[in-house]
Amino acid sequence: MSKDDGLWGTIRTKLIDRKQEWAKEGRLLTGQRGDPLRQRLPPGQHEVKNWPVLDLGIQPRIAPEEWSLRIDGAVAQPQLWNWAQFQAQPQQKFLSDIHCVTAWSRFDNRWDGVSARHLLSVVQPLPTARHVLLHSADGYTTNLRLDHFGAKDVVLAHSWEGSPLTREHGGPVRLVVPKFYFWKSAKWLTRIEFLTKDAPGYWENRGYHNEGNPWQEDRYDR
Ligand SMILES: Nc1nc2c(c(=O)[nH]1)N[C@H]1C(S)=C(S)[C@@H](COP(=O)(O)O)O[C@H]1N2
Ligand SMILES: [Mo]
Repeated sequence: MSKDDGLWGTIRTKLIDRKQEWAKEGRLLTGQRGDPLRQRLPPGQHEVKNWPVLDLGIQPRIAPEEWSLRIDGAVAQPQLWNWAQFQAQPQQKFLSDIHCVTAWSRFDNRWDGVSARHLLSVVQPLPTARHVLLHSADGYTTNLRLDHFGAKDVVLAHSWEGSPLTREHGGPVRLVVPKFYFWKSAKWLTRIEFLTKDAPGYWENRGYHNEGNPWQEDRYDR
């Protein structure tokens, strides 16, 4: 990620610096544990009705016809899906809550897309595969354990509330990983790399937790 010159570059750098400061200070930590069976909001979170936009400030403009997804690494059947091939995969509907580490949560988001489970059945991870690294068109990366990626609520989403995902929310395709803080849900997804060893991504390399379970307040690496 290169730092731009100019005002927007300065603003972006400040936002990123502030999130790194939060990690150092342990901002927002309540020290409580939440129980998803008894409460809707994880500890330290509040509900919002809007949908805030958060990213590194680069919002790639990708037309569906230009988009492709590479799925490679420790898999028996690597794939390179263009838009038509992605749309030809079985489509499913999902309903889930969003929990962002900056403390907002948004309930009942309806997604359409291809399930991670279906993708796994196509690419067939090798027995040695344990992790995935998600790569995005803005240079962002984030990592997940293979079993977390394969949870039944994980979706490669192209639509939200019945309409195509907008550019600022990661269209044409983003990942949605409901059981973890939203930084694991990579926008503008372009590559899923299967790995035998873990490889931390953008925020995981900048003081954020490796797994990010909101019910355990796994905000920071500390
Ligand atoms: N490609 C990419 N994906 C990303 C990010 C990013 O900067 N680039 N930011 C993450 C963070 S920190 C959050 S909170 C969510 C925000 O998604 P939203 O803008 O749709 O709310 O996207 C995540 N996925
Ligand atoms: Mo975030």
